[in-house]
Amino acid sequence: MKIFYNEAHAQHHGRHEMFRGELVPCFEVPARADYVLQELNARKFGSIASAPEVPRTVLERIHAPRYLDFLAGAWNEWVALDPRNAERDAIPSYWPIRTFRTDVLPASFFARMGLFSFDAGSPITAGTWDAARRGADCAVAGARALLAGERAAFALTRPPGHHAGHDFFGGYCFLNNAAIAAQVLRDAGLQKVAVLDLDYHHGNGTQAIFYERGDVFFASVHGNPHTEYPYYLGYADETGSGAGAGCNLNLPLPRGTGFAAWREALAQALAAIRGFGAEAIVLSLGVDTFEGDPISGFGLRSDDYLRVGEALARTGLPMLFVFEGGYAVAEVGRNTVNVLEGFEML
Ligand code: OKP
Ligand code: ZN
Repeated sequence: MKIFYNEAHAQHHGRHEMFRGELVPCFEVPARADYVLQELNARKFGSIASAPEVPRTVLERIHAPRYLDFLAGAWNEWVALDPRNAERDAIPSYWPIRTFRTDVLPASFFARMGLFSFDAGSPITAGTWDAARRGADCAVAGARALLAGERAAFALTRPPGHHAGHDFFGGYCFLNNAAIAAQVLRDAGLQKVAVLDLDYHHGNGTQAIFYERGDVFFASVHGNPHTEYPYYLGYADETGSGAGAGCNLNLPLPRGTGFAAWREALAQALAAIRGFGAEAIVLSLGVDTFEGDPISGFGLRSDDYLRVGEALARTGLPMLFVFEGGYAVAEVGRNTVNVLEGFEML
């Protein structure tokens, strides 16, 4: 399996996220990707390469130009407001919810930051744009590896991507790597692509991007949004609309779900993807389904991830793994590479 590693990932290193009324240290830390890389090396796994830079037009297939402009310039704008801001992360505190206007792009940096986000948990730091942009490059390189005939590829990058929408960030995500990769596969001529999201949290950004499209199937197994982040999307009755009617499958499971029930949901998602006729799968690989994850609630154990990889391999479809969540930092390498190994060994 070809592995594309984002060497710029550590340039995104948020200090704090707003959590229940206080600023707490970020859960989404550079060490996460370091541990995965270390495990890949320790287990002599695949060839690890860096990805070539893709032109901005590739990002614009998924993201709005004014959103990309905002992200690219956000840190400089933030520091220009007050030189002391260089020591602090930029975090939004105002959002244009129902009844507010979103057609006007405000002059205020704070107003624009809120327009382009949905939570206060996703700090923008000096290197956020570079890290996110180079991460998208890895996802694109992975997609191109599949197009060149590889059975599988892995985009090892952070920050993650599946919560990022057409024109918003949130949930630690800025550019939707999985969606960008799926679009590259479509633009290269694949007729039907599936994105399968196995992160604990519903991939609201990916769902929204493809919700009205019949060419990209989105399936997700995740914590029930009634109680779990991102709360406002991810219910079972969201099945797609317009040309995308029937091309969205949400399988929410209650907090506390263990591997037996979780793997049945995975089997259901894979059956739907097969029924759709997907020619390739982009796999949003979050391992925050692990029993020891500090911000999630499923009960998967490390060995279970080998079985997950085997189930994915049995689809027989080319597979691009894209790294998403997983916050039990010391175990994130073992769990992630177990999925890849289960896949490779079958
Ligand atoms: C990103 B990904 C803990 C509360 C939850 C947002 C979680 C984002 C998860 N501070 N905050 O899907 O792993
Ligand atoms: Zn997650």
